[in-house]
Amino acid sequence: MFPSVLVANRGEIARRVMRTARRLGLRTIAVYSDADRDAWHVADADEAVHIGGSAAKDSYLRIDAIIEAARQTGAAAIHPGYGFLSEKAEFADACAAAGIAFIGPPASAIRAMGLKDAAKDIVGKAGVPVVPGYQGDDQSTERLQAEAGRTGYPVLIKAVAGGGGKGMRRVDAEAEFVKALEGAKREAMAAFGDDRVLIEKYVTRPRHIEIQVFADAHGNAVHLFERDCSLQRRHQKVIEEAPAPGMPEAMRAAMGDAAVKAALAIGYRGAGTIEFIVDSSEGLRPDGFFFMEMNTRLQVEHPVTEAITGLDLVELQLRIAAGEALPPQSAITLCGHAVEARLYAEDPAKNFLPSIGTLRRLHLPAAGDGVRIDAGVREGDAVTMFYDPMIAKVVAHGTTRDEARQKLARVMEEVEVAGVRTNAAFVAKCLRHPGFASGDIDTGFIDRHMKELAPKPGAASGETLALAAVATLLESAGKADAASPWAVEDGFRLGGAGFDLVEFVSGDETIGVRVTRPAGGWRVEVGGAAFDGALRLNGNRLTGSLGGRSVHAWVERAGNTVTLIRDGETRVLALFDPFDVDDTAADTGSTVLSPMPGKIVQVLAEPGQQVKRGAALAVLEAMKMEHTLTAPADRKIAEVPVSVGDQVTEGSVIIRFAEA
Ligand code: MV4
Repeated sequence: MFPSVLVANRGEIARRVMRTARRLGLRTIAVYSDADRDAWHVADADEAVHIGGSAAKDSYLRIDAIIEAARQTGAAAIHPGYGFLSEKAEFADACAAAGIAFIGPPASAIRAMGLKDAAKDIVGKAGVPVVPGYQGDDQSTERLQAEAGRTGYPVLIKAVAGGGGKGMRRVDAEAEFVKALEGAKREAMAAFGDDRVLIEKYVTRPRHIEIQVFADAHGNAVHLFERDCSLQRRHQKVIEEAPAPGMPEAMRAAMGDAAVKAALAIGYRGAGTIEFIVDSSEGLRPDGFFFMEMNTRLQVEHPVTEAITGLDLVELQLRIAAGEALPPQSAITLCGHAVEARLYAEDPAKNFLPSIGTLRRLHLPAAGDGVRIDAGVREGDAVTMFYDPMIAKVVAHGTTRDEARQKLARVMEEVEVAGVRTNAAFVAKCLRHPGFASGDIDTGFIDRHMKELAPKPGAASGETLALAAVATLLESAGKADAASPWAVEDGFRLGGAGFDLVEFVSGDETIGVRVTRPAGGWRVEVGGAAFDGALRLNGNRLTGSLGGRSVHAWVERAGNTVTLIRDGETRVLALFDPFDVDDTAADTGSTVLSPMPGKIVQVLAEPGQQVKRGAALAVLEAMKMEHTLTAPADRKIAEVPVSVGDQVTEGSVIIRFAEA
């Protein structure tokens, strides 16, 4: 085995690779960019080398800088993780030239699979089923139309140079063909500078099912069963699982055989994934799968395969690169079911736009009992625009699919994030959807069910307002009563007036929440609805029940903002303050935070400056309006972490004050 490995990546995958390397006794070396100086993967490594600027092209994509870091530290091997340089044949070549082992396939295999139509040719000749259709040099309209007719409608016109759905056109009948062809060619030319197309039989209700393969240097190749990655949004995977729901044993065997054949045909070595498109219109059948492409790297979703096989895929990669032989296919068995969700910093209410900012709160449930969490960031870390906004992968394993599915849904509902928006609640809803529960999935699932899965737009629900009101009262009471700071439950009077009124601001509306305490419980009235419950606050934790539903929420009051996290959903509410006449953001005392997502259009303060209460510090443009952020008190500015033009998220630090 190698004495050391450099991981040419960041975030969760760098940490995950180093975890196995350390277990096997290897010295671990991280590389990092400017933005990642304090990143978790750097802290995890035995050694770390700075390789350049924050943008990936200035650091994680720099072959020269990474090879130099490996030389400097005497790294025996380089693991590329996924993304970045993992599928760049030149990087594999550069490693070989420097005498460093590349933990991946030979450069020739990367090249062969990088050209999509050539890859289809190679594996097709090796006996792997490919989608019926036409790919050829004759690009005349007459020939293409004739081939479409021979293939049989519906067909799909795809750009030869394409990927990710660009230049794709579905054609249902001959009469529409010429117009669709013109559209596809125009789009392909604009996107790739190449308007060649191919014709494929259109696969209805497609499912994305992929086979994990491994090949060693001794001519052995095996498969580790399938993963179903059909739950995608705009070609971005959301939920993955293994095995595929409803997979017949005969089809599994046929797909495994085909994948092994493909790996052997290209002289593969290491970990790879063969992606198939599966026709699920008539259920899963052994003749209903077709090769799409091969990924010549470890994949994001590899943990579901690890969960069902009990194998460590990074360990296999390292052992194969070190010349060891694979176990026989018969030693690889499938046990139970695993489901993975990708927790992203993105905003489902804003078309899943990445949500950047500082993770003011990041609480991920405990791992163990069939739950695995691979996180790349910690509370206090930033999600930046430089890299993929994935926060963590959450994986649940169970005896059955239903057990794994429900366990994962519960864990996603327990995720608590503030500072950035996340897809946690959205993913939990996908997992609890009856269609997903029954295994009725295909690549159109999310689009088809978006209405049920999307967050409800508009103001917070009465229930949320009720919880925020009670939490606010409990928090104030806790502060007022030094003898019993938290968990105020009995003998407690709220001002003694018979009821308390908590007011929230939503747009230009003020919503009153009336709270009483009959018989030691809580009664909350808001917008004509009434909720009864029993609630207590312990630190930031609000527990008990309300309106017959159990409550397990995290709340924080900062100035006039109340942040409430429940069921994976974060709500930030504004308390009405009659004295608050400006747009001063939530004030935690030491910082001014952005009250909403927007763009910094003016910075009026600088470090070292002494400012008076009410002084304008910065101007934020949000929702087509300008908001002046002002000083909450006479303070000295310590730091201004933003500049003009920066996009900021709700809760981003705009100004940091010096200690008072
Ligand atoms: C298809 C298809 C149906 N029939 N090909 C989308 C991206 C590209 N790499 C291939 N894609 C598709 N090719 C035929 N002949 C449907 C898709 C497709 C898809 C495939 C895999 C995963 C998600 C998808 C989402 C929409 C469409």
